[in-house]
Amino acid sequence: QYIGKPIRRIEDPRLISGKGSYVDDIKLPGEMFVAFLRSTKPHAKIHVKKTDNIFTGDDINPGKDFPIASRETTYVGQPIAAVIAKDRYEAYDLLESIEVEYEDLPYVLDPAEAIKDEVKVYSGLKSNIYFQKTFSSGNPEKILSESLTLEGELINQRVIASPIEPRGILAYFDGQRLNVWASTQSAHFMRRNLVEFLGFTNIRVIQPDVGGAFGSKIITHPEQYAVAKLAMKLGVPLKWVPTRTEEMISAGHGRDKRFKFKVGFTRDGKITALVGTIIGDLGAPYADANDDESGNVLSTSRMILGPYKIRDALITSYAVHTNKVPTTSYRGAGRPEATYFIERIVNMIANELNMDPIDIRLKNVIRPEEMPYESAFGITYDSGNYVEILNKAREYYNELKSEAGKDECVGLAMYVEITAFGPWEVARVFAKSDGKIIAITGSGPHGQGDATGFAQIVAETLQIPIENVEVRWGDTDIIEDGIGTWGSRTITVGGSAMLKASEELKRRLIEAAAKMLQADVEEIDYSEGKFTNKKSGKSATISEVISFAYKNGISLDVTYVYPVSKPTTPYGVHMALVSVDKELGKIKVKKYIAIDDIGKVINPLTAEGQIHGGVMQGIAQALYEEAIIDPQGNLVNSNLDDYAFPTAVESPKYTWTYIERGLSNHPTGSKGVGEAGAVVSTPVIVNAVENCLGKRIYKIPIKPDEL
Ligand code: MCN
Ligand code: MO
Repeated sequence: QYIGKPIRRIEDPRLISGKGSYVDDIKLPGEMFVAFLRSTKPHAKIHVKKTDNIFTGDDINPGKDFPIASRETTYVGQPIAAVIAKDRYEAYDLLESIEVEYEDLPYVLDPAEAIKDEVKVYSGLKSNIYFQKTFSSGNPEKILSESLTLEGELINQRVIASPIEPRGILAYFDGQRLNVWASTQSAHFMRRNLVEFLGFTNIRVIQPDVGGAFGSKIITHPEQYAVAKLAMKLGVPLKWVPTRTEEMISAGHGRDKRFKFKVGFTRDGKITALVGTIIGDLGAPYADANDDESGNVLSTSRMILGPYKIRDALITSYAVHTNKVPTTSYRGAGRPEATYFIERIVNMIANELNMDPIDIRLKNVIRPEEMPYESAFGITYDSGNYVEILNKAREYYNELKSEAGKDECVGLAMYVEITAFGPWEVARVFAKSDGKIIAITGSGPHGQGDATGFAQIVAETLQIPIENVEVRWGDTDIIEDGIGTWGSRTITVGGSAMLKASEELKRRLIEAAAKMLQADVEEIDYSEGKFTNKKSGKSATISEVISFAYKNGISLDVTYVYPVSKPTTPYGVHMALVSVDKELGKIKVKKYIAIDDIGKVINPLTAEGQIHGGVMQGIAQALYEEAIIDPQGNLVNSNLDDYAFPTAVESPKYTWTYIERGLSNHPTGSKGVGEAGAVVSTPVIVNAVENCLGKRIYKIPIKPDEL
């Protein structure tokens, strides 16, 4: 009825008509504006001169350098003091009155240098190395010595998520309760963080409309902790909304991983072994960010074998601190880096052997009869048919090849990724006495269209018109708890909770109907909003049953906690037709074709939108975007003029196709799609350009001089 249909987003009418309400749109009487002074040095002892209206780390985190540096700063852009004024203009003016003494300390920006521990990023650290881990299987060194080999170092550069709306927060302590409105990916997660930081539990967090996040609003940022703390201290509503440049220099950056590798293969294209070192740059110490990003380094390491049967592998992984802004999750969070590395390597091998990109992948992929498959690094690939999707891709690939003119090439890449992380999600579904069904999620959608998916799931389970379902989220007061929206988990984990809660509500409605129609539960027939007593033929509508339930003290308010232990693994094959103009140094992506298996597709319209957006971000990483940091640790391109964002002009013509071969074990049968496009599109484009140039590419974004 609804699931699987391209239902238009129920979120959109208010958003596209300018009626959304973001943090900066919310105004409280008497609100004051907070601005932060930021470090201009990558590493220094600092002394901030305190006056009445200047708040330092000593006010916010006495004796510590986090979240606000009080003694020692570790990256350019780190907040070191705050001021409060009646509006943002006065606040920024006030910043200029702050006196800071810096005493320079040695710093290190390159993670490969930082590993040597010759210069400490922060004097409180024992080592710059956050972790070093080894992933090992089989006997790769021996196999390498018996194979053809190829080696190199691939760099997946640092980029900046840059959602349209920057992080922002409004906080007001009313004497009893701290009320917070924040641009975040999870109201509940932020609440738990604030409770821990403030040592105070009466906190309500509201996530209003959010103008995108792409991973950068998972963690609670230093400024958000500081504003919450100052709001508690001062008892006036405090608002902080950074400028674009502040956002770019101080919100978490993404990716920044490199892989030095040696791969073994046979003459007929079988990959025999993979050995290498991954270095992930965590940037400066900040526990919230480092916890998040170090998980992504692990993700890259464990997913680096891709959809291929590589049993002999040895990967040493480092998560390393440098004197740069901390990295955090950015769309795909570790899986794009893994996919980039392995898919670039497969392309190099294919070119070395002069092999077709589909043939070489067919030679190495996990067979359908081997599913579920446990990779050499212990990741379970739950379901799917990698052979079938490659065979399907061949039709499209051949078509693109035949279209390719002079100086045009086709690139292809495949991916398998992990989505739908736990540990749980909560859904609450209840009936209002007027018959309306309210569905609340503990997750925190912020652009993905999940509310539409939830409405589809609830309407389908209860067999009612979708217009009868209202979906709400983003308020810690309206549901018992929640995790959030990241890791392409929302429709699968949150949706499964929603489905189970709806089933339970349906069961309770049938129970109420049985009482109302004087029947046993088994004698009640339910279909399309109508309950019928099969014996007597008497019937009642769902509204009548709801009304009866209220009058008879039967609760129709269901909360369901859905636990998850293992992620589920979507996969796909993407390809692009790219033209390379060596003379002008210009690359244009002309056509892009995506084929994905994301299990059961709840809404092909929103899913397709997610692929398109993700693909565009991945194309941008291949061709345009890069956080350029100068030798003094400053972000050089810290505005939207200098930082090369893609626009609709750069967007190719797209086609999206899906197959539903590999369902997940979740009640929804779905797998995640929110990041898949970003996971695979970067190597698609780089492979295409590499095929045109006939020489290997190691660095991205690909710049004109590379051509
Ligand atoms: N969907 C579907 N069938 C499936 C899987 C998903 O119809 N089998 C639909 C869902 O109903 C939903 C959308 O696809 O409309 C994405 O669902 P899902 O894959 O569950 O991903 P999440 O909602 O958890 O989204 C998170 C993901 C992440 S991690 C980042 S980063 C990212 C992304 O979403 N950030 C975004 N997409 C974004 N899109 C926007 N507009 N803004 C962001 O900040
Ligand atoms: Mo994400």
